[in-house]
Amino acid sequence: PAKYKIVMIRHGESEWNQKNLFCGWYDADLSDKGREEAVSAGKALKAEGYQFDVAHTSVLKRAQITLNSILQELGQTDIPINKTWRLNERHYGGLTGLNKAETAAKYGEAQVQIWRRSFDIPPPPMEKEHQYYDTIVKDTRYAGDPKPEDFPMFESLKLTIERTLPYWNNVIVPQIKEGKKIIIAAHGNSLRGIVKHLDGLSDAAIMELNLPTGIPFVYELDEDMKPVDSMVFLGDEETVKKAMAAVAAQGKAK
Ligand code: DG2
Repeated sequence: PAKYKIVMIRHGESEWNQKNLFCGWYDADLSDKGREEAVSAGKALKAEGYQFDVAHTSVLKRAQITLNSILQELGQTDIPINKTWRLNERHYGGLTGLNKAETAAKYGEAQVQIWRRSFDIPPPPMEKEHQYYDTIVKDTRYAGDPKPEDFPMFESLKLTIERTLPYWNNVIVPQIKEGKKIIIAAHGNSLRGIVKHLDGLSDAAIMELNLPTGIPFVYELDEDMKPVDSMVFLGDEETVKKAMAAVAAQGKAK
């Protein structure tokens, strides 16, 4: 039987999602549509009677703003909010800032699909000369954490999971077991990592999963943290399906 419930959400559409750019650790803002998605998500959670004790998010503002809007709608801006780079989007390396459709036109859709969705093939590294290298590496929010020698220059989904799961296991799971009601506002790929872990998805199966922006989803877990109910979206099925297909299609050449 289900003992625990946890809510997760990928942030609302960012300005870089809207422009179809690989974003990763670049700190893009939400688009107007993304802000609306975040408010709608908060209203949907409120309508279902959700209240939270603790929130977890990344250090990136697209996730934080989404979370804040939700808490605002719930009248819960006073709960503790934990921010960690371990919930950041996967680091898109040298692809950061490139247009996904243009990259598909240049390198082929198959290559872009590998870069976006393969489990363990990473994107090319972000070199020192990269336009956004300094912006990301010298950002003071990372001062010492991750340590300079561990600071990623690229991440596959596998590498993303390796730095997200310790946070899930050591910080979030103990809170769930204490009975805390938790919401996680994070990113397409950091959440795909948690989903893969919870549902025990194979490396091949996770390739097929595209998370829509701004639609909360719920997991019900038994006392051993095994899902009794997986990824139940608070949105109608057709809308969710279309949003997932739209994310998948971002890697098509125009
Ligand atoms: C997107 C995901 O991350 O991109 O980094 O471009 O969730 O932070 O908007 P998010 C990015 P895809 O892996 O879906 O291409």
